[in-house]
Amino acid sequence: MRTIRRFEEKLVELVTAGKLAGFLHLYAGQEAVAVGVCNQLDNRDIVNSTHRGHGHCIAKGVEVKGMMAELFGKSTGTCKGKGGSMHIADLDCGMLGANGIVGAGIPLTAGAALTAQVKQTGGVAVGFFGDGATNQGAFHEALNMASIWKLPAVFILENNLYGEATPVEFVTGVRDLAERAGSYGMPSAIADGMDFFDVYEKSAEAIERARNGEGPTLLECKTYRYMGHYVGDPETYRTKEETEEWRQNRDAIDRFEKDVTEISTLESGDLRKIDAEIEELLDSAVAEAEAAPYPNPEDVLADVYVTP
Ligand SMILES: Cc1ncc(C[n+]2csc(CCOP(=O)(O)OP(=O)(O)O)c2C)c(N)n1
Repeated sequence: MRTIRRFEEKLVELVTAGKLAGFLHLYAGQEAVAVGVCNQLDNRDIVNSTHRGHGHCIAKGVEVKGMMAELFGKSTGTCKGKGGSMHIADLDCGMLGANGIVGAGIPLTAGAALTAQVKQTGGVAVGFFGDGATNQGAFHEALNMASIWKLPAVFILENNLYGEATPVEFVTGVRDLAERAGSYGMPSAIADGMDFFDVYEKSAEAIERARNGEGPTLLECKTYRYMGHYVGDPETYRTKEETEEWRQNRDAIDRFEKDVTEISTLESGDLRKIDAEIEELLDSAVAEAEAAPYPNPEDVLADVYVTP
C-alpha cells in the first residue's frame, strides 16, 4: 500500500517540477482494495484495470521501475514506452491491462474468465472498475454472461463516491451498488475499502468461489480517492473538509499500521524500514527512467498489432 501511495506522490512531484508529462488519474486513498484483493492472486490469475490503474498494477506485481520508465515514455518501460499511465499491461504477471475506456475492462474480465474456464487453467479473472462504470451497458452484459456461464470471475467495484465530478447518488438509483448483482442471480458483498483486512476476507471468499467453479461474485468496496479525478482537477464538486476527513480519520495505511502492530509482533520501526526501502526503490526508478532512451521511431508499429 505504501509503495502505491509513494509512487503516486512521486508522480505529483515530478509533474509539478515539469519533469513528467501526461494525463494522470491517481489511485491514492484506494490502496487497501488493490492490495487486499491482489495479495491472494498468483500468476495464473488475470487482472483487468481502469484509467486509475497504478495501484492495481503494483499490487499484481508489475515492476515499479518498469512502470516509472513507462510513464516517462522510455523504451525500458513495461510497454516499451508506448502505453503510458492508462495502458500498462504485463502479461507475465497477469496484468491484462489498464484501460482508458470506462467500463471496457469488465467484459474483458469475463473473457479472461471464460479462457480460464475453457482451458482449465485453475486461474480466476479479477476486474476492477468504478461506480461510474456500473452505469455502462458493458457492466450489465458482462455480469449476466458471467453469471449464466458460472465464469471464474470476481468483479471488484471500487465505489469512491464520484464518477469524475458526478456524485454517485446523482446518477444511480440504488444506495448500495452491490445490489445490482441480484438482477443477474450473482452473489455480492460489501467491504470497507479503507480496511485491508475486510477487503482481504471478503475477496478471499469470492476468489475461492470462483476457483471452485461456483461462479462469479460482485464485491463493492466503499472507498475514497484523495486526489482529484486527474492531476490538475480543480475539484469544485467536493469540499476540502470532506477530503481531509477521509485522509485524517479513515486512511487505510494508518489503519493497517495500527491494526497490524496491535495484533502481531511487527512494530512501527519495522514498517519504517520498509518505508525506507520504498524510497530507495522510487529514487532509483526515477533516476533510471530519466537516464533511459526513448523508443526508436522505426519501432513505432512493433507489438501494436500481433497475431497470436
Ligand atoms: C466510455 C467513456 N465515457 C467517458 C469517459 C470519460 N471518463 C473518464 S473517467 C470517467 C469517470 C469514471 O468514473 P468511475 O467509473 O466511477 O471511476 P473513477 O474515476 O471514480 O475511478 C469518465 C466519465 C471515458 N473515458 N470513457
